[in-house]
Amino acid sequence: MATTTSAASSMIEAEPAPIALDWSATALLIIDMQRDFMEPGGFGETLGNDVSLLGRAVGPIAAVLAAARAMGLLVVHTREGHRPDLTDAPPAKIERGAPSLRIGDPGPMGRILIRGEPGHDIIPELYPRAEEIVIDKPGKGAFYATELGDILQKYGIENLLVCGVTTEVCVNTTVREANDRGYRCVVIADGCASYFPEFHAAGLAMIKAQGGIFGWVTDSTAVLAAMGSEQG
Ligand code: C5J
Repeated sequence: MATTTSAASSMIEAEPAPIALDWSATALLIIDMQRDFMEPGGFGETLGNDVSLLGRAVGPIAAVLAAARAMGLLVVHTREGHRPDLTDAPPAKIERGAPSLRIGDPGPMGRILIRGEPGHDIIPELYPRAEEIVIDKPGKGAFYATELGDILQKYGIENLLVCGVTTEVCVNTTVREANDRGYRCVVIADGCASYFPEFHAAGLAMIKAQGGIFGWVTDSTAVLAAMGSEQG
């Protein structure tokens, strides 16, 4: 597992205000960059979405991930998905809407949103290293029914740099869960994406409104600048 040994901190330009991050207490949290959401034939497309809209987040995330790895930050990846027997998938989730394929059905990348299937895996561009943490989550929020809270506590994490997909669903839900648990969340706007550009904008606006009611919003350029300017 990655270690967080740096005692340095940096200011990050963000909205509604700049924020100082102690890198030794900061983790990079990458939400659900899975083939099932990003590629044709997966869960996202079965719901009628244009999955090409999510591709714009990959480059910014890859850049921040490379810098985080170079700094030795704790890196946590999440994957939304279910057990093959679907015992952790509520009927209310499986039955919802009118998708072309439902959760658990066989699709071009294996069973839709099922752990262990090709579609459930993280896209090659952002593939986790062996020492990085991968959290499998059955819900939208990364804290619900997972070990994420225990792991962050073990590493002394207080701040989360958050990115991934989709902005208004799993990113927002996770940020809200994290906020209630006392974490400072700094969301990387261009490292997030949605099938609905207007929901992406609204999702970010809700986080930073009212003095940052759920957290801060920044972009990858500001994060990379701060990572390169860490103060000892
Ligand atoms: C969705 C997610 N959109 N990762 N999941 O169903 O945002």
